[in-house]
Amino acid sequence: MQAETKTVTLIGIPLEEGSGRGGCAMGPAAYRIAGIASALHELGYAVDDRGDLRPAPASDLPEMAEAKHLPIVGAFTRAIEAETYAAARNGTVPILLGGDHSLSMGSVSGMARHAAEIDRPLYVLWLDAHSDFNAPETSPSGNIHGMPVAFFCGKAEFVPILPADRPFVDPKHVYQIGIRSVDEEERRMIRENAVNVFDMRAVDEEGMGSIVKRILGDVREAGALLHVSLDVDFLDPDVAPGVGTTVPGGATFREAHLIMELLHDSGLVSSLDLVELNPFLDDRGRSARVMVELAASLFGRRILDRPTRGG
Ligand code: 4U7
Ligand code: MN
Ligand code: MN
Ligand code: MN
Repeated sequence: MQAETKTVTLIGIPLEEGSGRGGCAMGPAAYRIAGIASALHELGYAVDDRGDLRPAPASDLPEMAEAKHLPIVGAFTRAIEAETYAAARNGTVPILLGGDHSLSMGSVSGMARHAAEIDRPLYVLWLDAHSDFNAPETSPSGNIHGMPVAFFCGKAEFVPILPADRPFVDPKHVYQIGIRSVDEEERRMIRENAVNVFDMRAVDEEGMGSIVKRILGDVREAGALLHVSLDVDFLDPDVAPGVGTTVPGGATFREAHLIMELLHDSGLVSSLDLVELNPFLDDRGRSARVMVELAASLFGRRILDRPTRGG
């Protein structure tokens, strides 16, 4: 008997208004050109590409200086929440092709709704140079891509975007790796809310493998779903220059692959965001190809067979 084929759902998110500059809206096209669908297909998955979401700006959401382009970002949040929830509920693995990081307000909220329905906690692995825990009142820039974690944890006050009774993610269930740029108010917020932050110093001192295995142990013990959100700027700019917010001293190619391989072995990943790719700033498609390779590792491409699963 043949094992049931697992389906991944690709959802393109041509959203850049959360980032304060142009370019991320070309991300979904770049991932498709870099071969995301065929890479996953070759690994044995059925690939359901839903194309790109293109909601109109929401007329009930105001323009705000502290949260720029809220009508369009909020409209995307609603559409992404619904699509992600539906894809997960149908038993598939949603992969969000961004688009700037404000898209995670929708994807994580959709996964939180699904997790609550099946009575499991949702844990989030946030791979990023930044904590993205600003609220409109703390943000130095007003750019919403710096706010998604606070939003899905229920700690950022916007006018209502999603229903008031939506499930929040517990900030103690958020694990961040790669962090090396945090604003002052944001630092206070992540400390107060007890977000689990492994900054680059922790990576240097402890090693990526040990950190990730520890996190996966927590997720397994909790019986949780795991959403992974990968910001291009998690990687060192030498590895992936195609992003608007480069910060030196990021993860190496091998560190990033190790995470993906360990995630695959764990069998715990329920959903994935690939965010912040800016093809306009990229070097001949290099960053897009690296992100597709990392996604392939997360879905099982490997160098050599390893004997154990999750050991
Ligand atoms: B990204 C910043 F002030 N913290 O809020 C802000 F440094 O999705 C940057 O991680 C946010 O790339 C970066 O604007 C958002 C800034
Ligand atoms: Mn980010
Ligand atoms: Mn970032
Ligand atoms: Mn960025």
